[in-house]
Amino acid sequence: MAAALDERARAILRANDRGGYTVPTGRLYPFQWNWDSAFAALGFATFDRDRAWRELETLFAGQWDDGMVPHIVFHQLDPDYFPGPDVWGTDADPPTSGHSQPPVAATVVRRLVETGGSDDIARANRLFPRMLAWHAWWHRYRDPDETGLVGIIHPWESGRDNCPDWDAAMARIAVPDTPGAYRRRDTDVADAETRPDAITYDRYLAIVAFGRQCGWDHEKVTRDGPFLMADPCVQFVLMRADRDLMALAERFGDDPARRRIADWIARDGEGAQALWSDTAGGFVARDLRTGTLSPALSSASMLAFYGGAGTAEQRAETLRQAAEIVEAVRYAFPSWDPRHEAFEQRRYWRGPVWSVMNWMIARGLAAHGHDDLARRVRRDTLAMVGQSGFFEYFDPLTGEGLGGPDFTWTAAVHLDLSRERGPTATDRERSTDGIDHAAQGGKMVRRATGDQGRRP
Ligand code: 9WN
Repeated sequence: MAAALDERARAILRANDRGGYTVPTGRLYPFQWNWDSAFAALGFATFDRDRAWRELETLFAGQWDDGMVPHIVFHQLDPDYFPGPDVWGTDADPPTSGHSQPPVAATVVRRLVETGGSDDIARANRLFPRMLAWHAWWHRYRDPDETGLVGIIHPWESGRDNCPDWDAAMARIAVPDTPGAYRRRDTDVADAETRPDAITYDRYLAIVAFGRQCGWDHEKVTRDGPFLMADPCVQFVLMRADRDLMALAERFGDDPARRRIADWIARDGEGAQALWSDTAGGFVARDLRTGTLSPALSSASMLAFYGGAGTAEQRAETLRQAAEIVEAVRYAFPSWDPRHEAFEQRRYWRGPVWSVMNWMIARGLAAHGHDDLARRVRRDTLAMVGQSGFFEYFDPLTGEGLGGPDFTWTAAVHLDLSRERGPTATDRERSTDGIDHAAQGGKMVRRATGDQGRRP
């Protein structure tokens, strides 16, 4: 059974391969998506390392001159997806969307290097300046005042598009009097009941229109655009990835890069504090225009461990909340708190479980010694696939597969987790994630990241 599922997962990656890049799923998403590709590389790495690297290299082929790695690269046109390159109007070659997505790539690259050989090191070395430029882009353009907290200018930039986190800020976005003068394609392919509603789509497009009209000048989009929020997913993914990039800089002996990354790391943790909510008992999204914090926890809140954020008390409180949340569902980890009124078990990012979020959550928990919860999250991720197949996301109460079928990142995460199944998995993770880097007085020191006093 397990071997057959692994084989099916490999077949999905091969079938979604369009020659150097994979599409997330055949019809619903016919292009290369940013964080999907980083996870695809993780999956390919379990059976075809050259293909894993090509996935990352084709993604970075879409990098902009300012360093941004866009959220979609339109390698070839396909009428099945809306909005396509003409709506984005970015003038990029190859055509791309106009904003980014959570920067997972450096974390995957570090993993490939630490589990690989000389070819992996050489290819990581070649990609390193591009990754550095992308991280620099996040810190410069999404945190222009150097607060240590990066913003996102569109819910799509978070990768958690339809999460209740964005509701209040989205509600303030004005849409034209005659909205809907376009035809969505997602609801042709996926059940409309599980996808964002019409007014939400109008607002997504209003933000895209602002970007297009200012020529995707990201200084302007961040300062004056219709939407600017800080997302615990992007913040914690970047914090993790900054540390992974630092590990690579150290390996390559790149001192100027080390100094730049050390500055970012020194600010990241401070910045994250602005996301802490005593009311919710965890790190939540924050509207950077109004200062308002989100009303409840999401799966992104649980990435505090992965990002190495928070004090021991804050992490302990997050863990208490996590225990209650997983009690309330059959499958961890729901994208929105089931105790909150906005929870919807089947609708896009408003309740369902995503394998990629679980991969990161479990990794962070294991790195901090929370093995039981990490194991539960991993086990549930494998179990949902075993029950329903490789769907885009899953109902946390029933395990039903939702969204697109034969999904690349679900297959990729499955391969990585099923390879790690076994008693030594958490130990292996600790050896990579348990050492953290902190800038102290400008000097890099190595320190353990586990909950204080719990680990040697
Ligand atoms: C918009 C591809 C992407 C993921 C996102 C997910 C969804 C797109 C959409 O699909 O977003 O980017 O059209 O809904 O929310 O995380 O990268 O799998």
